[in-house]
Amino acid sequence: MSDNESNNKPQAEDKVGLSRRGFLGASALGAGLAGVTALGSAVMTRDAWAAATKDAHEKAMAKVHVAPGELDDYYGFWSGGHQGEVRVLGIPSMREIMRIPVFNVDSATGWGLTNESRHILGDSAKYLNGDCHHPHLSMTNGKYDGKYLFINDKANTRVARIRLDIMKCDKITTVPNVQAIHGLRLQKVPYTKYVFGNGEFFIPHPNDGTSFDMQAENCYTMYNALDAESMEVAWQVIVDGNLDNTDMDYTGRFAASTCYNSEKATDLGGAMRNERDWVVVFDIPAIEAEIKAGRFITLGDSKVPVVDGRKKEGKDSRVTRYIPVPKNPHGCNTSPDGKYFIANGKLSPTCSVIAIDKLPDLFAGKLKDPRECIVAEPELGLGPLHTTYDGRGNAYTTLFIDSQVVKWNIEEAIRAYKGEKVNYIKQKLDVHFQPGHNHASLTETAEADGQWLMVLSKFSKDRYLPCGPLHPENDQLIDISGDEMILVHDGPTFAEPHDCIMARRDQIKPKKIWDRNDPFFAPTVERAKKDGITLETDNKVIRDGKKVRVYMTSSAPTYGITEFTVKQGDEVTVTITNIDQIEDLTHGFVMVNHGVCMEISPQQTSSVTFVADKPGVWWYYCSWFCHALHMEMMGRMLVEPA
Ligand code: CUK
Ligand code: CUA
Ligand code: CA
Repeated sequence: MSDNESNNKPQAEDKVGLSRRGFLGASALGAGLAGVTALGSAVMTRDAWAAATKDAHEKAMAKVHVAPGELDDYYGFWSGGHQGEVRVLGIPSMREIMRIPVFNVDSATGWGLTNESRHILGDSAKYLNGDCHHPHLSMTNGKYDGKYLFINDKANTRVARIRLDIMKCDKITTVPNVQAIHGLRLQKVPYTKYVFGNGEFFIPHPNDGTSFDMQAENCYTMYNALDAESMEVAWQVIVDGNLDNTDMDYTGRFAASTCYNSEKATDLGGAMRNERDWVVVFDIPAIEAEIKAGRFITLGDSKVPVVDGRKKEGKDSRVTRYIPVPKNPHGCNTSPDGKYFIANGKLSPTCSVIAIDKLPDLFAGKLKDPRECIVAEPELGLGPLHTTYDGRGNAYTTLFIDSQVVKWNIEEAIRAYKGEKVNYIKQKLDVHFQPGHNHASLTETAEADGQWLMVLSKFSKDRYLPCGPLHPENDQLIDISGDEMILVHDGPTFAEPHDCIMARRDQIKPKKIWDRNDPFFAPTVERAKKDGITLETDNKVIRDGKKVRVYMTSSAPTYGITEFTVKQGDEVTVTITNIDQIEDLTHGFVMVNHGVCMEISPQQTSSVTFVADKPGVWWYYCSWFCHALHMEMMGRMLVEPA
């Protein structure tokens, strides 16, 4: 970079608006050759950039520029919203590294097309859409253990699990007896035994089309617990009102959910009638005790034990307590010190801080009023939706209507609630625009480190080049490591992720090539065994009535079988084992004009089934560029007329 170029940088820009081009010039002057020597080319490392300036805003901006060849510090897992997938981003660069198809059909990997993925999708493979909101990472002793990520599908009432060692979805469960799993969180302590999912909408039981009376006694929704290992629904708890977001504590005893529709209304006006709705608290061991004692029912064909957590004639159940909070609350977030559940007011400018150490007394009947559990109700601004934490006693709440994030101090808000004159609001920062979730690094664990804050803005308006009437969302990265929040990056996302989660990079340990014994393709290995096939070596066509099974290997740049013959109307299953052992050497398989595509990564076995319904010669080819002769990696299927 020449001095001339840096001298030409625009003079009048403010600090945050400093252009990258100008910034490059400015920093290069101060930092000398440090970055150049480090990477052997004209790029400068983040650390060198940050060291080159004393200005806090410039330092923050420099941290985001992960130079070519440098790795990010955090994994970010993004919900793909109603696009139905999960995405992996590097933080702080916000580079999208990978996409993990879950509730969608994916043309590149063949998710939803391959036999392995359809086996995991089960009966729900008939759905081609999903609506993810809440990705959460499994924990042991309140820390991420790198095993699983769980995510909800509001659209088709499912919960999915992603194995973090291979970054693939390996289980999907459709939750019975409820509609629309929305809020989703995990048990933190002692480990993630349960995955909790909120059924958002109440429905009649049985839902057989004979009742449309939504106020009726048999019309309700439920809190659902899935076993994190088996992914079976362990139990369900009937609640009053509806359920929105949920979280769990650090003792393993209490989970809490917000309810915005205590009115059980079916229209907007009705759902805003009450000045207060509530947070419902669940006593998990008490629920397990009810089931053990046989105090449960089952619904329809489902065998899942169902415990009634509703109030009866004003009397509390054994398993729940309802804490009134203002008005149509939304987010529910546990503070990383384990002390508080914070419910976000949405239609009220407040958050309600619930002291978790008062909950045993509430359940024991020692409190006159459940609101005695509330130790602060700070006024923050308009439309509080979600709160996250820096591990230094501060909370960060999104204000949807104000288009801001407000940083506030929890203990000071508690003192103010007691009547002391103290200003608990530390800073309000404009975001762009209308933020929903926010998420600080490691905030859901006991290790919240207060480095980065992600704000997921619902509207991007004019922040990007216009791309037609549909706009991307705008996920904004904010440096919170100092006293001041500093906005450093805009990241467009599709489509409305709702939520994301960040883990330190040392907490996630993915494999580089597949293990031949991986359960992901075990059913396919099982089938091959029955056909007498050794997948790693055999290239064979097996005819079984109208079914034809083609087994082949792939090794760059050839398939083990380059031609095979079937009859019109045959159901053909192609199974390919990639015997290459080289990291990043993925093959694909596309059968032209048959709607068939799949990924076969190193040491993976993949298979796909289709009907050969058109006579003729049909080419197949490798779809992932694997070799200089990748274009030549091809073969032909001859379909003889019936
Ligand atoms: S929800 Cu979308 S902004 Cu589904 Cu967690 Cu709050
Ligand atoms: Cu194999 Cu491209
Ligand atoms: Ca309401």
